[in-house]
Amino acid sequence: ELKALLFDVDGTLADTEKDGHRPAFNMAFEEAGLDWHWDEDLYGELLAVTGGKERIKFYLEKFNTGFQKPADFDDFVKGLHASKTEFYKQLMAEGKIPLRPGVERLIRQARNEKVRMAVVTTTTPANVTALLTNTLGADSESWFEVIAAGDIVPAKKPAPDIYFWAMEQMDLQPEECMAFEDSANGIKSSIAANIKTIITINGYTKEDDFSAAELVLTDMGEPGVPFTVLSGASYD
Ligand code: XBP
Ligand code: MG
Repeated sequence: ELKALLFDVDGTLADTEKDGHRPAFNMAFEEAGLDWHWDEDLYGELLAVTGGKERIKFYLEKFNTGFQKPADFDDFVKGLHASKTEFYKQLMAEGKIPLRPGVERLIRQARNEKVRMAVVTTTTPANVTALLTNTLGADSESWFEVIAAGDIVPAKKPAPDIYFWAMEQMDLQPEECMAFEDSANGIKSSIAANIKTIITINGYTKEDDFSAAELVLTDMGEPGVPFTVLSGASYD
């Protein structure tokens, strides 16, 4: 029996990567006096690694090996990332990143029908608060029983740990849940936790392998915004 919907955030609830996270990283780099700039193509490659701090380290390992790391490298990355979070919160407060089609309808319907909900993401908790409060309203975070986010578990997606953590908090079994994801790293994580997964693709993830999904959709649709079923069972 389905009891709970578990939502990824970035790319699933909203298209936060291209015009949210990416510019926020660039603003933090500029503020720190670094000449790093992540354009859309490079950012697509950097999305291979989830988590902002992890992504900065991956960038230096793969794309900017000439950078002289300071002695307190971990603190340096933490500081840069904290600044990125502040810029991200500002961008969210400007209200420029809407929820994806169908997301608000689904969440409100689930809430009305007392279907339990949780957020399961690798992003920083403050970013989840910023997105939800600026889209669904000030109290909307409380609609979710658990906000599983950020550094709660050390092994981020594609590891299943964050899903295991959320299910343990909610005393749920995998077969009682449905996960909503948008990316290869996301579905690897949910499927490794044995949770059926519905995918809504986006620009960065449309070529990803979603063969393990229950259903792959362009988005969740609204009246006037038709969606397309790309693969999976035909649901009415
Ligand atoms: C989301 C991410 C995050 C954000 C950045 O993955 O990869 O790392 O890009 O967030 P998913 P922070 O949608 O699979 O959860 O900078 O706050 O870490
Ligand atoms: Mg995602």
